[in-house]
Amino acid sequence: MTDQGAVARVGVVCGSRSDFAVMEKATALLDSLGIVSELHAISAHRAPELLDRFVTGAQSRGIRIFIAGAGGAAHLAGVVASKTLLPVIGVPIPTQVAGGLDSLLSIVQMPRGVPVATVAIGGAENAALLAAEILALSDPQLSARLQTYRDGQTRAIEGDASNENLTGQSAGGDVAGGR
Ligand code: RP5
Repeated sequence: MTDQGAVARVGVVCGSRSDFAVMEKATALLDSLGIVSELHAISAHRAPELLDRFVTGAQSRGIRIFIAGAGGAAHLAGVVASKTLLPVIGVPIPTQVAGGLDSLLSIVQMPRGVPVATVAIGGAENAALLAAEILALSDPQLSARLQTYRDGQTRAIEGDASNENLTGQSAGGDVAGGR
């Protein structure tokens, strides 16, 4: 997740250490794309002053995007967004009570004026990919690595044994066959 001495570009924060299992999927994917991140457990309601220090000091340390994951009445991403002009991506953490629908609605229904880009419940990997795409706007080498990632997942599907009989067919189907 963090390289000794390397500058972290993505600040990943979550409301509790119990969220780490989900959020570490984001840091692992960022890592695989060569993006250094830092991961913190800082509750917006249990440690508001520490959260303020983390967010307000982040940009000068090199952070360019935040990923914030929380569960239940999940206000963390909105609070982070309220303190910065850097993009904030929210990850709704699955919960026992409502399967994470509570977290999803808390994060996605951010009122007008302060945006949070929300991914699916438990969607930490997509949060990492979205953060990477934003960083890639000004980093052609990262853009190339993202293309390699996309190509790899396409090839994996094309190479799946269930698709063996489709190999070599055009994507549009067999037009001559008069479907
Ligand atoms: C939220 O409450 C956290 O984001 C976590 O998803 C949930 C439960 O936290 P713990 O009780 O496990 O610390 O603030």
